[in-house]
Amino acid sequence: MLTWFMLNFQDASSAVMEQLIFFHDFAMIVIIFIWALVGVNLLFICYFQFTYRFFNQEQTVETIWTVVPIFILLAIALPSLRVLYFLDDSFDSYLTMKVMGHQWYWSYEYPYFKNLSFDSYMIPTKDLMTGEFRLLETDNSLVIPVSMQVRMIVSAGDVIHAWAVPSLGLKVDAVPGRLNQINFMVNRCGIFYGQCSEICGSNHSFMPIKLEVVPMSYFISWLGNLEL
Ligand SMILES: [Cu+2]
Repeated sequence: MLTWFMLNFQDASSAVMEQLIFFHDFAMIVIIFIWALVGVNLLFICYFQFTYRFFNQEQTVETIWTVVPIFILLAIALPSLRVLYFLDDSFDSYLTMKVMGHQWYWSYEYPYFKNLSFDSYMIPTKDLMTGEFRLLETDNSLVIPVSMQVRMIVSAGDVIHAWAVPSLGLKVDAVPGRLNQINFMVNRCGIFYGQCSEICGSNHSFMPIKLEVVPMSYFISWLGNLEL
């Protein structure tokens, strides 16, 4: 893959991530505008002599360059707050799952379905099949239905971990003795990867998150095929 594309966000697969990318792009436009304005001013100051012997004060200009940044900051702060509230909004969820971080694997629980639970370990590089991603594949991956509001309860068994899936805009700390929750809905089928995002020990890099998002009918047959 080209390095340039690796600098971008992954394609958004949930409404939350779409909002985050919109906000990022908007904030970047404002930042580039300010950067250009200041840059041009610096050049002018370097090359021209803006001096005036009788210059003492200029109230109008000072008022303008105080008030304009206030509005610019407001224009950034308000959409930012909107996204912040959107991230934490607990919509009615139809499926609740629990994820526990361990040194160094994740374990998932589906309390709605016969207390289904399993551990998810990384597949070592030597065991990978062709086309699989190094350090990202797991032996058991999380399976969830598409277009369904899911609530994920996140905690940890030993040290602090963080459960994160960038293309879904998910990142939540897994803290021992504390239940954090995150709500999300994936709006397309596919396989999504993430990694532990809290330095949690020597194998921190080797506890990936793999999410298989499938249609509801597949999800039901997957549950039916499990030997519980
Ligand atoms: Cu971890």
